[in-house]
Amino acid sequence: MCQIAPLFEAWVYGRLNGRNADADIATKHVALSMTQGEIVAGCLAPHPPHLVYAENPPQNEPVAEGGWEQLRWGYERLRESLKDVEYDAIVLLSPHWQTYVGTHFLGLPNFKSLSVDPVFPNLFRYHYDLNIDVDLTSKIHDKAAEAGLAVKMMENPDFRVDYGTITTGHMFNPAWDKPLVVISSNRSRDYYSVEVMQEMMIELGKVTREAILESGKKVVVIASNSLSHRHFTTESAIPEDMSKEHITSHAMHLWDMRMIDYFRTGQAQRILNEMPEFTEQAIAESDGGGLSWLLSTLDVPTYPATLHGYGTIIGTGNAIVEWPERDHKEASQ
Ligand code: 2X7
Ligand code: FE2
Repeated sequence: MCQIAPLFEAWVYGRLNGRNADADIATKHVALSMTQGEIVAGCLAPHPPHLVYAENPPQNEPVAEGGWEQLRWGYERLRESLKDVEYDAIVLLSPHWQTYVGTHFLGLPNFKSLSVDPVFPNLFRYHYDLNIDVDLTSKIHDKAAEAGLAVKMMENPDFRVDYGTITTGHMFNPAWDKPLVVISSNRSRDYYSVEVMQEMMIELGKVTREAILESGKKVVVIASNSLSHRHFTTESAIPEDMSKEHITSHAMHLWDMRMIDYFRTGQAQRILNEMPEFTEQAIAESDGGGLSWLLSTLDVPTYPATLHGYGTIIGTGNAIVEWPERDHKEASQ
């Protein structure tokens, strides 16, 4: 992070020595903007465990003959896009860490264990070892509490991290060399409605953004979810047999393409407006709140996002999308 002390000293010195007000303000502005954190990118980065399975990393026990290349190439393009971008932490919301009383945050510096997908244990048995940015996590947690949201830090060292977090964490950054902030999915949609869920996630997104800007850190924010989410009910004999892979129905395809069109044309507000219909009709994984939260952390962007890839996994629709917030800095102030 930058050295701000000399800039503040220059500002104070200028004031004591009667420099003109404009120069003072300019120096102060530089000092403050250098302390301010930044969201360098927002991403939609889905987590079907099939992607990790198909990559055959050493951490995962099952072995595959490839598969789902369109999406795995999409992740390659996302990683390439961010490879020269500096950032301090990854803030991720996973719909598979489901909490029914409020939003929870992983609250210890390290979690290490075996993560097994309960539906696809044949594909995903992953030995993880991940680090948490507890300082940034606490800042987001405290701001959310101040805003009246129900929140809790997860401080049980034996807690098993969900496969959504692990899959997106791996596909986004296989080196695992950046600390994470991991946010649970409060299932307010299940107790109430998509509308209530979205209202809470928009508030959580706003406080997440404020905490990041105040932290002085550079951060990538990620929603880990599929789009349309209607699964096949049976698995083919060879899971990676791509001759069996397609979208579950034409209706699901149309919803996915509609959302992708909004992503690519900077129409985030329309996504939020249509979230109830999309979530209900496409059985979308936006039910976990990640997409609403993400768009709110980005202040409901009006600039076009980059589609890095789209593909189906056991019938569900998955898009890998990046909002390059760093190129739209005025939106980050
Ligand atoms: O969690 C998932 C998912 N979202 C989509 C497809 C297949 C499996 O797991
Ligand atoms: Fe999922």
